[in-house]
Amino acid sequence: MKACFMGLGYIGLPTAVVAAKEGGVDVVGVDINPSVVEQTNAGHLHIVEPGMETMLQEVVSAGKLHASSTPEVADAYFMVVPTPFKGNHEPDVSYVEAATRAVLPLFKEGDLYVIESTSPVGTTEAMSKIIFSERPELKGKISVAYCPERVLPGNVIYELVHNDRVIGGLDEASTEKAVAFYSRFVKGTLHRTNARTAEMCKLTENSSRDVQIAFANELSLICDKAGINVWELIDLANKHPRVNILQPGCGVGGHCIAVDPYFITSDFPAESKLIAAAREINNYKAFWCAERVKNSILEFELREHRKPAVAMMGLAFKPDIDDLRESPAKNIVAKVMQGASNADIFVVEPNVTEHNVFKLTNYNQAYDKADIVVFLTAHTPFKSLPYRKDKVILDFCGIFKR
Ligand code: SAJ
Repeated sequence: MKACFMGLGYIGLPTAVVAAKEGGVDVVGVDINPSVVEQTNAGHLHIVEPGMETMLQEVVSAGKLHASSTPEVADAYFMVVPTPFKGNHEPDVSYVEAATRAVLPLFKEGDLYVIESTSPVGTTEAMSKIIFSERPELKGKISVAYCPERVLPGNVIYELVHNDRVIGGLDEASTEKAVAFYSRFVKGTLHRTNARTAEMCKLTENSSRDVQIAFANELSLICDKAGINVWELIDLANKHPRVNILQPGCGVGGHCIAVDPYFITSDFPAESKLIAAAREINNYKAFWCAERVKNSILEFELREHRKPAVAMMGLAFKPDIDDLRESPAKNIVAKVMQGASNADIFVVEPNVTEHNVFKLTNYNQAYDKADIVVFLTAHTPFKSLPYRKDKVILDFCGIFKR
């Protein structure tokens, strides 16, 4: 069995490695970035993922995986490329289409074609139309399916193998063919469905989380006005056996939760009112936090007749990672710094050693020196800092839960 993975990013590369190592598949990984191809062939992991580099080195030196700039003839083809936005939050499937067009001349009878990229509903059907208009002789002779990933960065090796997966073919034979492939390395249950349901399932999972976080963020705004500690409130409400409220924060970031709901709202605007409102609330929460910081700086200046020192604690999009992509914390820091002539700002991110825009300060030093401390990301080391009554503390992510 030979598989060709189109896209060697945060999902494509780990999946290719695990398919080679655990599934015994011969893998070619294809990427348009020559540096990714070069690094992968040298056994160097270009993404951050614990344990993955050793696994990559094993499969490269065993000859089970190599990277290339061009696709090669295989038995199964996987589209694992980004689906970004174009215009006003409209999903852009042009990378999926380009990857599909690149591999379709190589297809032969009996092959499997799978899309893993998060995609709007109907993408698998749309790609199959392209495939069969270019290769009409293959109609009914190749399998076409959609199978989204669900892994959490930082825990990818475990989750790629142990998570359940949803697999939706354009017909039952396609679903079965895809199930047979994934069962080579997935120990979780493989749930069979159709392609449209599988596409919507991925969007639903991340939209569900976005809506739940929006509920927590909305509560935090209400509690701020009502003079109630939102952390205590949520802890108490969660004592109910059927209530499980998530934690408020400074907004929602990353490449998934803050993005995927728009794949639903752009195609079903009239129906997706709750999903759209959740996006607005989570975006508004980041704006609200930035305004809060700016107001605190002004209040301090009026009260103390000097500029405050401000510690901005955390840049990553969630706790204990170094990933700053689509991070509300990073955007809040940038916004506050834009009008920063009335404050000395220390930027803190313990998981990153250097940043090309922000000069980083050690978290202990910044906390010591600051008059105003703004907690943006709930990194574990912040939790061992002592609570200091002499400082203005804006705790947007529940470090002290006060
Ligand atoms: N967040 C909160 N409060 C919470 C939980 C999260 O504000 O109680 C924020 C985080 O700080 C972060 C954002 O939400 O800014 C997203 O973080 P996350 O941990 O919820 O999710 P991601 O983006 O790391 O990964 C998600 C996961 N999906 C779900 O949990 C439904 C993962 O399983 C998916 O594979 C991934 O998206 C993806 O690739 O789609």
